[in-house]
Amino acid sequence: MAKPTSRGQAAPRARKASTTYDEPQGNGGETHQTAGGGVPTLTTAQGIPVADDQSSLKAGPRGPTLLEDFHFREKIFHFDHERIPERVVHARGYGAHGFFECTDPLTDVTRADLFQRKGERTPAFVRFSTVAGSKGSADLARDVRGFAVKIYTKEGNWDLVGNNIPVFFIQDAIKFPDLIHSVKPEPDRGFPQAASAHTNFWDFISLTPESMHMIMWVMSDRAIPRSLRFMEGFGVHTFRFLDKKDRSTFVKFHWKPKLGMQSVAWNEAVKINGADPDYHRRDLWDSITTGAFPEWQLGVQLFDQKFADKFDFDILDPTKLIPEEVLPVRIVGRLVLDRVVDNFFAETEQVAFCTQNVPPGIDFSNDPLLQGRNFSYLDTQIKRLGGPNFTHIPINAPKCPFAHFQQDGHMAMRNPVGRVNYEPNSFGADGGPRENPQVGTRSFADADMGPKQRIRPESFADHYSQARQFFVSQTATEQKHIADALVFELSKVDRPEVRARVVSHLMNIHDDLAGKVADGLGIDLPTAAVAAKPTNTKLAPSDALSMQKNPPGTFEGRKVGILATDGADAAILKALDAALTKEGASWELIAPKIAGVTLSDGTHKPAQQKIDGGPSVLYDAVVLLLSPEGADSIKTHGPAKDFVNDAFAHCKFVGYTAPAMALFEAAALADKLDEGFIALDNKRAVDDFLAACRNLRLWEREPRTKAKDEKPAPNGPAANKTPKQKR
Ligand code: HDE
Repeated sequence: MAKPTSRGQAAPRARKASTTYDEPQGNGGETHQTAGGGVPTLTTAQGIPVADDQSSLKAGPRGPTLLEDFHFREKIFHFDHERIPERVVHARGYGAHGFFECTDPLTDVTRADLFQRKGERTPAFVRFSTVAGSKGSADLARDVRGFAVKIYTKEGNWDLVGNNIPVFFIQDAIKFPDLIHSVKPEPDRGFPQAASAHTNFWDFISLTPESMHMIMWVMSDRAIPRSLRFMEGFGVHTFRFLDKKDRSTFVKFHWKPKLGMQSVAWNEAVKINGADPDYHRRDLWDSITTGAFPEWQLGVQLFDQKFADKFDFDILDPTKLIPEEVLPVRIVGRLVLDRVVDNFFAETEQVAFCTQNVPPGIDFSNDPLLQGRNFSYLDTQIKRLGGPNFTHIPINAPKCPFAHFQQDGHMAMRNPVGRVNYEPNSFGADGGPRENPQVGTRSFADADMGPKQRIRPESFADHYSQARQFFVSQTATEQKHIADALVFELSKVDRPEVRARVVSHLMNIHDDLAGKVADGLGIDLPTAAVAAKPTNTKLAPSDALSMQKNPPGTFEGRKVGILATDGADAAILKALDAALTKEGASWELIAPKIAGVTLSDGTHKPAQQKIDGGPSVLYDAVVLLLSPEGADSIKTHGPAKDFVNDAFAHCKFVGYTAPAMALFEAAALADKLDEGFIALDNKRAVDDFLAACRNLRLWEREPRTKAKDEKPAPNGPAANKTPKQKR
């Protein structure tokens, strides 16, 4: 029998000084000696120094563990309680700190303090999320992305809890539990995880025509963003701004990414989920920690009731948007994320967004979805964070002075001081805070009321016109992706009548789309669904709705994967490094072994990825920097062939040195090389490669990557062209 030891193998690692909420109070923390080398002594949560953290207290070396071991019991009890309920929706999320800066004051329309002074910065915290998946699900699910912003204004916290899609599935909050039940794993079998591609979801959708506009967006590439940094955000609902005299202006909020919009291909998303399920959070972490701070502009669409009355739809209907061409977006500020969290749980997990958190000068409209949310978010936080004192958690606490008479409850970290905890009271200056009609928040005196009834107004009845408008605003490539996504999703539906019912709605949207999807499913076109209101086919296409029509014109923030072998051309690598760095792009070296490669000039470069750990799906463009011997040695290697085949299939730009031809031949690509393959035979060619990369993808290649029996893209109004660069 092994001799019992009092210490295990691992010595405790040096840790940073404890965070604020652990900090010793009262005695200055000097009671415990250090454990040597400046490392603090380990203690229990009660502050009692711990001598041995490797073995529990036992009666004899092989005897039972003693109840008396308070350190062991405290440690295990705390561990047992480490989890809090994950969010019912938006469980998978990632947050970061930053600031909002007002660039164009809105004093004319709102008294909201954060919009009053040009150049003033207000601290902010943002949490991005997917909707359907659990906390541990993969980042690249086809899904809406949450874009929740908490701005700690001088007059209280403003939570703009938005999405990366400007409309929603449903019009009334009472349908939200049904929508979410349908998309989450089916209750008997407990799957699929983080996927809308299943029967229950599409069954609900097929019976809910108001969802059709949002379905177009979710089936588009918007639902598989390349990076959280490259997506738009929207407040979705119509809100109100109130000026100093409480006059109302309707407002819709937009976040516009500084580096433009970009998504991945569906086949790529599927592979990224396997290769790096944390792709989005890693990207956000890496960009912030390397100083490439993600940035968005805040834009507003402002309008009044008279303007609203001009539309056929209701501006209170969250399944509708106002095209930017009809009402331009006024840019009023910017949001910059410049600090990662210190601790994921304390900040990202415990942050509690509530749509009802609006400072004076911002108010709600009667959008029935928004009204329902204003109840739901507070309710959910109480359950999730265990009681009413979640505002005592630092990430949720306002950063402005606050004073009220709320007290006690679970985990109260601070109670009002003094004798008086009610008002009115007659204690004068000692009587605590008082209401203040001048600065206090006031609601818009909306007279828009009617008989009490459960009803959907007639003005909410058009379910197809804007769905069609979105579809016809896309490029042919984007339209094809929508059709492909619908075919993919509906092919996972095991009830043929549900598939047919969805297609019957598509027939009210666009004939080409319905035809393509029916063909992809192998079914005859059904009769069109009965429409509450016929589709308006006259709505003008809106270029702002297409991602491909609005290219960033830069490769900034993007990443190149450079697959290199021993003997790779050092001069080309140096030129690539210089050009990419100048552009604000980054690169990673992928090599047969993680130790790296020895370049042609004898220098050694460590690799960031081994070939099978760094597939090309993780990069925006790739380079093959191979020596003749290197190409020869990897050309039979499956992951190396996948690397180039996927780069081709996902329409990426590929830079290569001559020996890479051996790999292209082995991968059966040699006769398919097109203008997206750029030979890097001199340093100038590196500039050509980078110029091509600014187009992000060579979508013209896509038809050549498909199976022979696939029909060409439906004839949309837009040409299937890689858009011209802006600069
Ligand atoms: Fe949410 N939503 N939601 N939602 N939502 C939640 O709040 C809810 C809706 C959105 O990063 C929950 O803290 C109802 C629209 C985001 O922490 C919950 C309805 C939009 C986040 C909730 C909606 C959103 C949430 C779950 C229909 C876009 C993540 C946990 C009336 C404008 C926030 C939580 C974060 C989270 C309810 C519809 C966005 C249950 C009842 C529309 C970004 O309260």
